Amino acid sequence: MTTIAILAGDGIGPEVTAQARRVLEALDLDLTFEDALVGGAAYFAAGHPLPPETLDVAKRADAILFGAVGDPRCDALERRFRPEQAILGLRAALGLFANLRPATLFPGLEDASALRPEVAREIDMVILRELNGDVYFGEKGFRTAANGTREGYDVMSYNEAEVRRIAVVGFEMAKRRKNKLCSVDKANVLETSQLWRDVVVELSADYPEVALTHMYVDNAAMQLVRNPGQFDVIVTGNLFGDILSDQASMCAGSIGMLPSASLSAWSGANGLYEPIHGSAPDIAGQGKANPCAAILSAAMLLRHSLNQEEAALKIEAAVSAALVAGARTPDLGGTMTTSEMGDAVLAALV
Ligand code: GGG
Repeated sequence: MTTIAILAGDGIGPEVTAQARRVLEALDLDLTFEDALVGGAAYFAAGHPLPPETLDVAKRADAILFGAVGDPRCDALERRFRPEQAILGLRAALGLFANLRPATLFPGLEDASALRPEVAREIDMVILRELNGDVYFGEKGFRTAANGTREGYDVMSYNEAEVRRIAVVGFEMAKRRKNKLCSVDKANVLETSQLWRDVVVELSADYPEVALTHMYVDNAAMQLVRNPGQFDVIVTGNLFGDILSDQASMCAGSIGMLPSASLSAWSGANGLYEPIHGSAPDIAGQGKANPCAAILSAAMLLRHSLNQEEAALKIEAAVSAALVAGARTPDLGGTMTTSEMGDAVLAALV
């Protein structure tokens, strides 16, 4: 029996995850689902954003379908109780260091893209974001000097093993796509980035067939808008990947369209799958959220953790067909509710 942990979380997380679950159920794959609280929902029910029972459910499952975390009612809480700590805690506890964020323009979404149609049509890339290091996991602190000046700090650090393992995933993915890898850093300013670049260059000797380029993150942000078609696989650090993928999502039509897979190994065992968007508290409970990113995350779950490529392709084709037929939530310029969009994808599932 295959068990999927459903960690729907906060805000629009439960709404979009429910649609992804409907699609998985419709495929008749003999899956069992186990729900657990996470984020603000877990904090209010159990006093912690990642309670031990939730971590147990996540560890036991064959894969995790995650919604989103974040709740403005938690903004004033001590950092360890903030909802976002739940997803960071899961990534650390499960060793999920490789975050695959595919950005593709689905047919018919040119009008939703922030780019000109002829430029938007070129978008077909994977942003590979390192997930266990960088400022997210470095030493953090806040202090007040004797003169009363407040100071906050988050240490950015990477060691060479951390860089090498994500770079290996980047090269392996590039080999399976177009043999093109762009490593994004800020090596003209940051020591971490200089190490990043050195390690990636050393590893490139093992992958002579892959054309490796390097780009500073500021230039990459500009190039993503100017000429996104030049990118195929981008490998980058935690912070840069977080920012660049949100930017890429608007080039591909909406942040509601981008799924992700967080993996602990290239094979993808025990992965976590989530839309790249957050909990969007401003539209929570209104049926306005686009469930496509969550549904496409379910497709990635089938592909990477359950080795069900055919079923994954079915879901992706159904999302495509629904969009071609004109299905649109408000973020894409339409009026469909979250569950109507789910209906449209289900109707297209053959
Ligand atoms: N589904 C994505 C999500 O919940 N994002 C909220 C968040 O706190 N993300 C932190 C991160 O992705 O590093």
